[in-house]
Amino acid sequence: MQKELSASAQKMQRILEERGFAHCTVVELPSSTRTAQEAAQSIGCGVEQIVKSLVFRRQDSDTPILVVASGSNRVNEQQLSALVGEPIEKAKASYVQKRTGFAIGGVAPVGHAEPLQTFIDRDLLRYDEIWAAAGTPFAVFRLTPQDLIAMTKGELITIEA
Ligand code: 5CA
Repeated sequence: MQKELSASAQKMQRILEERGFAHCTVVELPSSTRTAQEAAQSIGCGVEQIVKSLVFRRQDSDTPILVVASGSNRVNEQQLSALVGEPIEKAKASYVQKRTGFAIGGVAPVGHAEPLQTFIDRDLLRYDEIWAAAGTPFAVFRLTPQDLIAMTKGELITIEA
């Protein structure tokens, strides 16, 4: 029997339920899920099956962008910049916290402080099940790539090496 979820994990579970994803269950693990590698180890899945939720900042308009990427992929910032037609940079930790409402290591793909333009790494479609962060560096939930597309309404992209 799992002990009661932390307030942040409970909030994430509620967000999932409100949006029609009640079949996604937030679980809190005894070991860290702060990085994709740690999450894969704690869950016992491949790092490729971890959904990294990475925040970038459009430098001219100061707006956040979310890229949900397979744990083993590195986001090509030049490619992303070309996609959005504006210089971008990796967001600072404080910016991530402010614009998503989540701290780094627990950024979920949904439930942000404001709607985020989202891009989805097509490589995630290779797996039947994937795992995403659920608001804290110890909480995750399992979902399918179809769930991810439906909940983020993101644009599929192929991440170039
Ligand atoms: N909980 C896991 C996935 S289940 C997780 O959140 N992984 S992650 O990859 O999406 O988040 C960690 C990422 O945060 C790192 O890949 C890195 O891009 C970013 N990050 C880590 N430290 C900093 C920092 N100080 N400033 C900005 N970004 C950071």
